[in-house]
Amino acid sequence: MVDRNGWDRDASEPIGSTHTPSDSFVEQANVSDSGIYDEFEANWPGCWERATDLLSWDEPYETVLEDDDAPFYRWFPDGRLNAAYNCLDRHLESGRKNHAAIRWEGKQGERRTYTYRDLYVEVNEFAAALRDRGVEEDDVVTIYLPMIPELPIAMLACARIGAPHSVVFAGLSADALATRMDAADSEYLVTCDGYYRRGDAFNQKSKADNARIALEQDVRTVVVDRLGDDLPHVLGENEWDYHDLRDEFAGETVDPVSRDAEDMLFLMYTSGTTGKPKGVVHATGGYLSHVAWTSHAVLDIKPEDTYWCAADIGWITGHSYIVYGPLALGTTTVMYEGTPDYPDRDRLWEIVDRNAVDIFYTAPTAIRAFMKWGSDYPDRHDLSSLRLLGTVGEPISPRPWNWYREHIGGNCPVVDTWWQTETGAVTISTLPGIDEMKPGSAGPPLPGIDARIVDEAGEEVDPGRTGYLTIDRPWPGMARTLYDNDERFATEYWQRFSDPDAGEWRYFSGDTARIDDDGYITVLGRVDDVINVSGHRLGTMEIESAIADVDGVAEAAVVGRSSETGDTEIYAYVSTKSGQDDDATIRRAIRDNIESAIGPIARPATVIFTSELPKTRSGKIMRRLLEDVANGEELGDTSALRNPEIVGEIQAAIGEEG
Ligand code: 6R9
Repeated sequence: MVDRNGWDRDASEPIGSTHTPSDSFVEQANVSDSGIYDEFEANWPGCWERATDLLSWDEPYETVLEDDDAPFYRWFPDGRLNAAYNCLDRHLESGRKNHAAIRWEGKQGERRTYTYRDLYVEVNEFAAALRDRGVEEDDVVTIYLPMIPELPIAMLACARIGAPHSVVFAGLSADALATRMDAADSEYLVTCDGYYRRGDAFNQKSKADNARIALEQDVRTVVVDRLGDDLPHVLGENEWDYHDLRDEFAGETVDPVSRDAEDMLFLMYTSGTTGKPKGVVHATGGYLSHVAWTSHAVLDIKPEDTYWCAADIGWITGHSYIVYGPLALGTTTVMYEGTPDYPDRDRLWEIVDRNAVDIFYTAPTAIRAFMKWGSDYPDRHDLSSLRLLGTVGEPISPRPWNWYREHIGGNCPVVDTWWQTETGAVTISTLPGIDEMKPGSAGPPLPGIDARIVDEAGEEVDPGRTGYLTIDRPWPGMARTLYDNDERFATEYWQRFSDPDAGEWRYFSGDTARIDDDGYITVLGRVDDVINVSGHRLGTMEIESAIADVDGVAEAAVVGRSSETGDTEIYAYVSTKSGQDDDATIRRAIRDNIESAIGPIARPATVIFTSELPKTRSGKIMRRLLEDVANGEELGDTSALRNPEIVGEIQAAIGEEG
């Protein structure tokens, strides 16, 4: 049976059934009054006061929203504040100085705890050092660090002196770093000697050096010594050791620079698209209000919680929900440097257990891996401290959603949060203290967010029909522009569904989605992941979720392939759970499941089994590459892959398939 979200419901396993948050959860939830939806509607945009009230402003704003230069919206434009002050100083002033701010878990089993005061001291010293070495307000500082405490410290030091940061994910190449520094006119770099990868020392400094050589501008660099004697390095001209700087500026403090709410807090380059990377610009007041509000209302974070978002700070999820949101609320945020399977596959659960983590937030790709490894690993530990789980980054189908809720959360609520680098913070999700959960559906738009599913002509589609996910009306955390490229911002996100002459603006997310009769949105995938088979538009994610719901399947990726007749055929790549490789049975089940979930039209022409799917370093399946492989095309650069070795294995499997 196929339910209205299109999920296959097997009577023996009610994967499509809904869940209501327990009374005990609701009683303690930060937000539990369902009137909040109407409250926001009745007083929009003034309703966002609920978010701005969570912050301390140097100068309260009078204007909520300025929309006369749409789509370049300005939020709280006459207000002033400092993000580092909001994440640090005010918690010291309210008597929380010795409360843990960051609990860091290193790859080699090292641990460090920073109280709010520790963090304040180190951020101030580093802010003083940056300033002394030439960084001025509005200079872009690039940060190229792995998951070590100096990463959030450097971010907050920049925020303190009003220098926007541009964090480049540590796993990206020297070329990627150089392109981003060049695009942002950034003359300052904070990096490290290296970091450990599965116990081996990996040289980061040499990548940074190569980027500097490629750049024409002078770059002043601070190097954090992460590896000590395991990787000796030399400092050249205009390079300083982080720890020497701390000694030099020991005990110094820097007054937080009062920033206009609209001043840039940071830049974040998005990955995945071809051509020049897009530098998404986030503004101080709107961004911080929106991340603080969603940390409070969606992730239900309280100051006394221990909260863990197992993402990398090199991507937007880490910016919003490891650093700015949780620290603005004064909670304890866990930061983990390693991978989930080293030294063993219970590493995350050991950390949850030892730190008594209350809230855990991760990505579907990780959840599918946990499911593939089996419940023995979480079962080794006491996970009863968990009160709420979250997921972000990709659609999650009901089977892994249910597995996560049951085996990790002990049946606690799960929020499936849809948002993007460009939205800054969560925009679609259930509110866990109010809404029923539907596995496989992110939920309704948050209060104040006007998401709509529309067709090519911009007309809203009926419930159950697939359309484009768009957002009417602006929201505080939204990107303000693309760095140095207002035009691309306007064309890429606003042109398709807006009518500027009529003064109507509508943001296009680039995703497809469906809405149900209750207003719950199921995100299907990127527009470029749509396959057109004989005139039928099929979301690859839809097919993939039908495959992933087959017993024994760990993960699936589906692409289009042009057949000899010029038709597009569906090509599926499937990895199976360990120990289950009865291909013939799984193959049959896949076809049956797709047929009953979507229809015979979605049946793949070819199914290729592989031990893993090729993934980017941020964990996203690289569908472009799989499409090229399927079409027998020349493969481009695979260096952005986390597991490039898998490409050969897939090609060999295709060869066998004929
Ligand atoms: C936060 C983040 C954004 C894209 C987005 C969509 C996908 C994110 C999702 C989801 C389905 C969810 N996405 N959350 N799809 N359900 N809960 O991931 O930002 O890296 O910019 O990616 O990720 O396709 O458009 P970003």
